[in-house]
Amino acid sequence: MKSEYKFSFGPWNIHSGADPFGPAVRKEVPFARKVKLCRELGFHAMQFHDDDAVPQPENKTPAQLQRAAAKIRRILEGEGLAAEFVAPRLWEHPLGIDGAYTSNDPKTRRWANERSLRAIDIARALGTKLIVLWLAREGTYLRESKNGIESYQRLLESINHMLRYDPEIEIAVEPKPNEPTDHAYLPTIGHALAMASQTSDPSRVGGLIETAHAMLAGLDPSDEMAFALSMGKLWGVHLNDQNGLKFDEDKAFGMANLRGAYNQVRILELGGYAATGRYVGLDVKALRTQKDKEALRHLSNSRRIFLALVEKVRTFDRKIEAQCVARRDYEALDLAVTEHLMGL
Ligand code: GLO
Ligand code: MG
Repeated sequence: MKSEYKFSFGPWNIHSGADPFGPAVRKEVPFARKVKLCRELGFHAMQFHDDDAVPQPENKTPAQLQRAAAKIRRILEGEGLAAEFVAPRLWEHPLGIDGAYTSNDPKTRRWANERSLRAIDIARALGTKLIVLWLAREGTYLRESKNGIESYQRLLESINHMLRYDPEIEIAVEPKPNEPTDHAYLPTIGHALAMASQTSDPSRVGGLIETAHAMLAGLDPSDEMAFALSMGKLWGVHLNDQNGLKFDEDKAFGMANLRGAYNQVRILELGGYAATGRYVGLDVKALRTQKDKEALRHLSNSRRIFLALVEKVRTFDRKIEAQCVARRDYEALDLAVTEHLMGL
C-alpha cells in the first residue's frame, strides 16, 4: 500500500499498561528502543512532551538543556526520524495540580509560563517549530473555584507570551472537553480557533484534533477537522477511537467506529492534508490485556487501517456519489458507502 501520508506517535503510546486501577503489567520499553520501533513500524516522526526529551527541564541550565536535547536529536536522526512537536507537560508537576496557566496561584502561573519557554527551547533544539498545548488541567473540578473569564484571559496571555519569545514557533491547541478535569477550557476546535484569532499573531496559532476528544464533546471528529481545514488550521491530528461517551479510551483507529474513521480519512483527503506536510499522529494505547510481545499492535493496526481507508476513499465511485447527491437520495448513498466499506 502506497501513500504520501507521514505518521507519528509519542513515547507514551508504547506503555506498560498501568491505569488508575492497577499497576504496570508489561515491561517499560527504553526510549532508544521506542525510536527503533517507530522506524520499524513505518512511522516518520516522534512526538514529545518537554520532559520526555529533557527530564525536569526547569532544573537544567541552558547548556544542560541543549546537551540533553541534542542527544535525543542524534538518536532520532540515527533512525532517520524527525521530531514532530513538543508539548509542555504541566499536568504532572505538583505545582500544576489545579491547572498551570489558569491556576489561581500567581507563582504557579509564572512557573507555567517559564516552563513553556523551556519547552520551546527544547523544540528548537530537536529541530521542530511546533508546540502542542493539550490543556490537561486548565479547567475546573468545581465551577466556583475559578473565574472563567479570567481563566480565558490568562490562557490568551500565556499563548502570547510564547509567541513573543520565539517569532517562528507555531502553537497547535489540542482541545479536549473533560478528563482529567470535570470541564476543560477550550473544549472544541471552535473555542481553540476563536482564541487563536485573538492572539498577538493569529497566523501562528492553530489546532490539533484528536478523534476521542471530539467524540467526548459529543461532536463528529471529521466535522471538527473540516472546520480547522477550512481555515488552514489543522496542524496535527491524533487519530484513535472511542466507544461512546466514557473515559478517553485511545483505542486503535477505526476499531470501534469504522464509518467514523472512514469519514475522518475522507475529510483529510478532501482537505489535501498529506500535501500540507503535517503528520498523521496516532494517539493510541495498547489494551491493558496485551502481552509484552504483542503490545505494538495498536500502532501497526491503526496505521494499517488508516492506509486501507485511504484506498477506500480513493476508490469510492464518484459517479454514484454525484448521482445520489444530485437526486438527494442519501439512503442510496448510505448503502453505497456501507457496501464499499464491506467490500461488497
Ligand atoms: C490526552 C491527550 C494527550 C496529548 C499529549 C500531547 O488526552 O490526548 O495524549 O495528546 O499529551 O500533548
Ligand atoms: Mg492526544
